Amino acid sequence: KHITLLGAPIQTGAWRRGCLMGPDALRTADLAATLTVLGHDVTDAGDVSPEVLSVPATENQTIRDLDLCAGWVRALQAAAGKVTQDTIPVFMGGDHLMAAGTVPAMAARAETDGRPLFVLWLDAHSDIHDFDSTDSGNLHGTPVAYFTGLSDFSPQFPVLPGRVDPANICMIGLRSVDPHEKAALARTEIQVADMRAIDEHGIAAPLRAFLDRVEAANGHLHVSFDVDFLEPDIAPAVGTTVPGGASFREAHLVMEWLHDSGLVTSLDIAELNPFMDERGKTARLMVDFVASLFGKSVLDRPTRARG
Ligand code: DIR
Ligand code: MN
Ligand code: MN
Ligand code: MN
Repeated sequence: KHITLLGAPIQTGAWRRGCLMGPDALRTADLAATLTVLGHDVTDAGDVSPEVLSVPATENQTIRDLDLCAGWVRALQAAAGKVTQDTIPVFMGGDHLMAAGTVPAMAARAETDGRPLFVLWLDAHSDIHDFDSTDSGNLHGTPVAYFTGLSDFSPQFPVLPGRVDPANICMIGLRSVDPHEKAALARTEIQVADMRAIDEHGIAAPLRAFLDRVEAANGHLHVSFDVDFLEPDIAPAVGTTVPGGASFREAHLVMEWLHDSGLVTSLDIAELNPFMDERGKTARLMVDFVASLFGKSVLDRPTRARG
């Protein structure tokens, strides 16, 4: 497979600084070489830079760094929009507002061959706030409301180049959802497997059901992996740690199944904050998970790969 690494060192969507080092930490942890050893053809296309923009203020005055965030969304949509169908982009974040750039571009790319985009959202959070509802003012809590069109982000954010149907989204790992987000989720068709569901039924059940749906619809699958999906003990390098996350084994199984599905056509690695890391531990862990998603395994098993 041809894989393109693209750095998205955005950090203004988050309260804590440091995510701008995310792409370089993944490079330092040998992401490119690790994927090359697995037999892939890997290109590192460098980092995207934000556009310099000045957008109208929002009514909500608590929003942080709106101009720069909007400039990042535009720049990431433009850069991701250039990725062709024969390439699997790995977007190296950067805080999770990166997905407001990458996901609409991947939705537009999927539309060019008439197939729907599905999104697997691995996160402690649902990131479904909008300009009005956010109480933190941190825009990394908003990409899902934007790329689904569930809330209006105009004129500050661009008109969506491609939109994701909420019914095509599955969120796994949720455990920090505020009342507004809870109500927003209840109004949509987004499928949610919160940590309670994972404890009750295991992580394989919701994942299998979702992958079957993607396959039946002949969809493209974008995976948006927020580091705080994971248990903080194994992945401390993230600004908003929430206890009770996915274990190494749960996340590892998700990655191997994603590989075997043959369905993944793009990936975000979000919220890695190397300033919070313990000697590169989280960056190395993420590289290991990405490797599993791209075929690293102990035994060869039949894949469900398609042409
Ligand atoms: C948090 C942001 N829910 C907020 N979410 C995070 O600021 O509204 N997402 N950290 O990963
Ligand atoms: Mn997130
Ligand atoms: Mn999160
Ligand atoms: Mn919140």
